[in-house]
Amino acid sequence: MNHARGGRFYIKEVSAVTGLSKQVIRKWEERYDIIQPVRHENGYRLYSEEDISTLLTIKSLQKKGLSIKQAMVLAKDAHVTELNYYVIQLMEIGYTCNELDLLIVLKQAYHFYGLEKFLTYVVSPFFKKIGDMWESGEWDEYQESVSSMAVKDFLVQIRRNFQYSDKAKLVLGACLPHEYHEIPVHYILLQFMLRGWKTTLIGASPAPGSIQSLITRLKPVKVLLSASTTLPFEKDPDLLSTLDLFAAENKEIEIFLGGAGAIQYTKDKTINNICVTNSIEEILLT
Ligand code: B12
Repeated sequence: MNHARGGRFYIKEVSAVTGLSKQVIRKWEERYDIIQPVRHENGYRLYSEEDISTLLTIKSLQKKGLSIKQAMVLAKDAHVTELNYYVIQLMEIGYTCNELDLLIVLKQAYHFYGLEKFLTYVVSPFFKKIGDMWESGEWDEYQESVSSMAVKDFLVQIRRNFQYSDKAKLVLGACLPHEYHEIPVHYILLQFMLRGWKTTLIGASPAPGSIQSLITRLKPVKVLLSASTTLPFEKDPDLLSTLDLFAAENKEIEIFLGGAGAIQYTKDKTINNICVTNSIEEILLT
């Protein structure tokens, strides 16, 4: 019916499909700049199928209790970065702090994508959004904490249920002392696990010295140390040199250090025996 309009729709058709009044469609368009209809030669607005789908997304997010502003932010992201449907659902549920529902969606997404894509398309963007919402003050610490814990527990479960071959090489992952962001370590260990490695993890903020004693005991092939913040180095100014010295005495074990805090802190420091990198691929290749 609308071939002459290049597959686009008049506002009354959009209104009929979405159930939104013409006034609401125009208001959202002008106020939030979320859709950009083109003008027909007769001057009427013409909307694309994508515009209709964006409007339907906003409507459904609003129905689920999100404010119009939050719905716009999510719908915009979905549009620009192709934030997938699972992440949008996780954001909605995370907002209400419903752990059980978070778990259900995580399971669905995991089964749908498989582990590697689940990490890339769901876990990573979800944390990015959590961080943005927390930073902008739209989410409080409780919402951030409940949502991130639910994902962490889910990642732990996946790792625990994995079967290793007897010959699998061991990689040890650890947060530095005073570092509580342990999710990056779970995340990178899962990447190793996918490539046949056996993985062991020391949890958040291990006691000083415990990383070294566990390495000595377990003799892993590789060690991945993580610091999302610069707190570990500020709390213990000798930490980096202590670890570097330990690495020099244990040259048969490859020790890597990554995470935003570590990258930032080590920029102007000399490190001889630890490889500072944020690239998991680089480590997997060596
Ligand atoms: C979840 C979270 C928390 C959770 C942590 C839960 C847990 N058990 O891990 C809780 C609520 C506890 C928390 C606490 C805090 N948080 Co917080 N948190 C986050 C959040 C939202 C997500 C982090 C995450 O897990 N991302 C997912 C992982 C997979 O991605 P990633 O961190 O980018 O890691 C990737 C790479 O860096 C790399 N990588 C990391 N380590 C390593 C190591 C190696 C060897 C390699 C190769 C690669 C590598 O690989 C990962 C995968 O790609 C971020 C926001 C954000 N946008 O990142 C803030 C964020 C990290 N937090 C921040 C802050 C400030 C805090 C607090 C200080 C807040 C407070 N006032 O209490 C405390 C710090 C506590 C502490 N001492 O560590 C800041 C850090 C800023 C900075 N650089 O200093 C961030 C960036 C938020 C922000 N925008 O300000 N947080």
